[in-house]
Amino acid sequence: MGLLTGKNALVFGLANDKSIAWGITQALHREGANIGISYAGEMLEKRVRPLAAQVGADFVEQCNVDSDEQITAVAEKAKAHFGEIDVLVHSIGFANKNELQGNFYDTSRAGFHLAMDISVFSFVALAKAFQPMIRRGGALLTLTYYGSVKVAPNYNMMGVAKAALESATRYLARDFGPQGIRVNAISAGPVRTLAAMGVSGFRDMHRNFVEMAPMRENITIEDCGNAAVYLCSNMSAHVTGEIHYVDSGYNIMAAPDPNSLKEQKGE
Ligand code: NAD
Ligand code: 0WE
Repeated sequence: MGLLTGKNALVFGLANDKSIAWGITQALHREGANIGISYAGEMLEKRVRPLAAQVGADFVEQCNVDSDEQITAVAEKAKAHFGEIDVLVHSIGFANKNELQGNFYDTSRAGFHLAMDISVFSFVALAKAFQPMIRRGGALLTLTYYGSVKVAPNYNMMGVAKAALESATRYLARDFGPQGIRVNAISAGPVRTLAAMGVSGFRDMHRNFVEMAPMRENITIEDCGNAAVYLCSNMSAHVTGEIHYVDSGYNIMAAPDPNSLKEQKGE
C-alpha cells in the first residue's frame, strides 16, 4: 500500500518530462494517488497527453491561470470527475523575459502585475476554487525559489513574486488549518527545466550551486517528487505553512566552502 493510495491528486504546471511537476506527478502516482493533470495551453497538449497516459491519468484539462473562467471551469470538471480532491500541486511561475535581467528598478508596472498574477494570485485563486471539494487531511503545495529571501542576480521580479508566494502559503495555511487541510511550499535548487533554460546565465548558476552546496550535487525533479509525497501525505501531519528546502543544503551557507575548491583541484 502506498502513502497516497485512494487519494486524488491534481497537478498544475506540467509542460514536459523535465518539469518539476513531472517529478512530482510520478512520485504521487508511485504512492498510489489517482492523478489529474492541468496544463497551460494548446501548444503543450501533444507533450502532456502522453505523460498523462504514463501515469494512468484520464483527467487532463487545459487551464490558463490568467483566466477566472478557466479556473472555475477546471474546478467544476474536477468535481464532476473526482468528487473530492486530496492533493493540489501548483507548479506555475511566469514573468516577462525582460523582467529577468538588468536592474530590478526597470520592472514595468505591467510586468510586475503579470508576474504577480501568474506566479502568486493563481495559487490563491486555485485554493479558493477548489476549497469546497478538498477533503479533510488534504494538502496544497506550491514551488518556490531562494531568490525570494536573498538576491539572486537577474531573478529580479520573480524574487519579489516568490516572496509574496511564500507569504501567501502562510496565509492560506491559516485559512485552511481549521478544515484539517495543510498548505506548504518546496523551495527547490536550480533545475534545468523549460522555464530555467529560458534564462541567460542559468548554466553558470547551476555550476556555482554545486560548489556552494554542502552536498556538492544538483537536485533532481525526483527529489522534489519525494519531498512532495512527504508534504502531501500523512507523513507530514501537522506540518503547515512551511517552506521546505530541497537544495543540497545551499541555503544554510553564508560563504563558499574553501574545501570545495580543493576538491575540484583533486587535492
Ligand atoms: P516548467 O517550465 O516545466 O514549468 C512551469 C509551468 O508553468 C509550465 O508548465 C507552464 O506551462 C506553466 N505556466 C506558465 N504560465 C502559465 C499560465 N498562464 N497558466 C497555466 N500555467 C502556466 O518549469 P519548472 O522549473 O518545472 O517550474 C515549475 C515551478 O518551479 C515554478 O513555480 C518555478 O518558479 C519553480 N522553481 C523552479 C526552479 C528551477 O530551477 N527550475 C527552482 C525553484 C522553483
Ligand atoms: O522560477 C524560476 C523560473 C522562472 C521563470 C523563467 C522564465 C524564462 C522564460 C519565469 N518566467 C520566465 N519567463 C520566460 O519568458 N526559476 C527558479 C529558475 C530560474 O530563473 C532564473 C534564475 C533561476 C534559478 C532567472 C534569473 C536568475 C536565476
